Amino acid sequence: MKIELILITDKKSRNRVFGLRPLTLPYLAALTPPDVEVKITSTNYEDIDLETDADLIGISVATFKALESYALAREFRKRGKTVVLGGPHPTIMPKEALNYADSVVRGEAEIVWPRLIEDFKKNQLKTLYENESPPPLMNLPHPRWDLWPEKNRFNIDMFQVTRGCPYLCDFCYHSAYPSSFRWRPVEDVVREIGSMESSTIYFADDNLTGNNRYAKTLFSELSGLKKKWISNLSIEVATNNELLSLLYKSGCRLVTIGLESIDQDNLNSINKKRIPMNQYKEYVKKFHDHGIMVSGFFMFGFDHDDHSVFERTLDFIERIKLDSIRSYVLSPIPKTTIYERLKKENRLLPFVWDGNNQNGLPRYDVGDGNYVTFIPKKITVEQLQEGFYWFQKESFSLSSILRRSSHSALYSNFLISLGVNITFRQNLKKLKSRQGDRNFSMRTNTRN
Ligand code: B12
Ligand code: SF4
Repeated sequence: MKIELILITDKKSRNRVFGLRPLTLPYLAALTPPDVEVKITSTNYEDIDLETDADLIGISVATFKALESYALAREFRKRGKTVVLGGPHPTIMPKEALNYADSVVRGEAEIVWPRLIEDFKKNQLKTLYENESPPPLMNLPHPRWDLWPEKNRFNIDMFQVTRGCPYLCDFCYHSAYPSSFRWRPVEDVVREIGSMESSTIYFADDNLTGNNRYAKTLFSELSGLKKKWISNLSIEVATNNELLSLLYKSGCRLVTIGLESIDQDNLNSINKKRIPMNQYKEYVKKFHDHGIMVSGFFMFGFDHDDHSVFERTLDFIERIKLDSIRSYVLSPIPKTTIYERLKKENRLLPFVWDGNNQNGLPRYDVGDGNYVTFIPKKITVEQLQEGFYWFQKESFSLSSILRRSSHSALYSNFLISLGVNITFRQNLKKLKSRQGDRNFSMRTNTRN
């Protein structure tokens, strides 16, 4: 039996000298019983072969790629293939996903994926697979990086230590499908990371420091491995000097933090009030004092955002001396708390989410954080779209990038900072190249 696992990603990173190798497919391959042949295809590395000889196709689907993934599933099914969909989007929208697949896996795959394969072999495939309780995270198999198609470039490999998040911010996927915060045994993590070829690791965790006691043990044990690493974590770490020192010693050189908004009212309104916005500057300095760079992630379109938010945020990121930034338009992903609220308030742009466009498919592709998909409160759809574009251009102008990276050089590394900023700048190119699409949001606004 042969299975092909597919992930549709942005193709833009194909020709880069270094690449981030997504974890999902090599990990799913490792969960696949050894008697089954597996091929993995990630579109940031290679094209999809519709004429594959695989018996079963598994596609991992995030919301912003649901449109393309459904279309692909249709093509495979036209060719007689059995298609299974899994990942964040089918997890929150299983009924919808079943319109395009023979079977859907909801949530984590550890227990149900091998079971599904056995059922398929017996010709007894069920339409839906879901764990009764979250799978234990002991002795997880090592991802099959050996299956990755291209090996000749500098790769940053992903690694996951924890699952879930202790918080439930209104816009986040976790509010649509909550799962308890759990972690792998430290011995398992150290053994696996020690065996990885990559010298730099990206932790694919939502919140690596969700439990301080675990984080301390983990960081102490990682120190001996001499790897450098990057991760998402919570800004509260800055209040804990011991944790900060351990972070640096363990090899962490860059943290990405969801700061979301520079207005406390916004943070309060999205269930993120634990974060005191007026301490951001002091907290960022704490990371810098420990030799760690900070990348801040922001969103625009919250209810307290007015037309001045873009300029104020630009000024703010310079003042608090972030090393790099990433910004998105708020994208209310279906089933999240924010989506349900906007739906109740009749503020979702129907053309985007209700599946009534020409192909009969929802415009989920615009949920990638670049496009307005709802009616903001204090500004218009156009002002939000234009303001976001302006912010992207200004915050990724060469002078802004150089200012940020020169500052990073004072306590960390100019080149790493420059590399991260240039990588994040790619999104601006994408936005520019899709300027024609900008009319899209205006059209939807008119319809409303
Ligand atoms: C790393 C990461 C990225 C990376 C790389 C993404 C990639 N292609 O790998 C980058 C930085 C590029 C990224 C970008 C974005 N991301 Co992102 N990202 C992640 C993150 C942190 C880790 C993904 C990962 O590797 N997980 C580890 C693997 C092992 O877990 P997994 O993929 O969930 O797979 C398990 C199950 O889902 C299941 N499964 C998954 N696929 C399949 C398929 C089949 C067939 C089966 C049977 C099972 C199955 O089995 C696995 C084992 O249990 C996740 C959060 C998370 N912790 O998972 C968010 C996450 C996937 N991202 C998310 C979002 C929203 C985005 C953005 C749109 C930005 C934003 N606004 O936050 C952008 C998109 C920009 C763009 N146009 O590309 C959301 C997706 C929500 C959704 N409904 O789709 C997530 C869940 C974060 C969140 N908490 O909201 N992201
Ligand atoms: S802290 Fe981050 S990962 Fe956790 S719920 Fe909030 S946005 Fe999601």
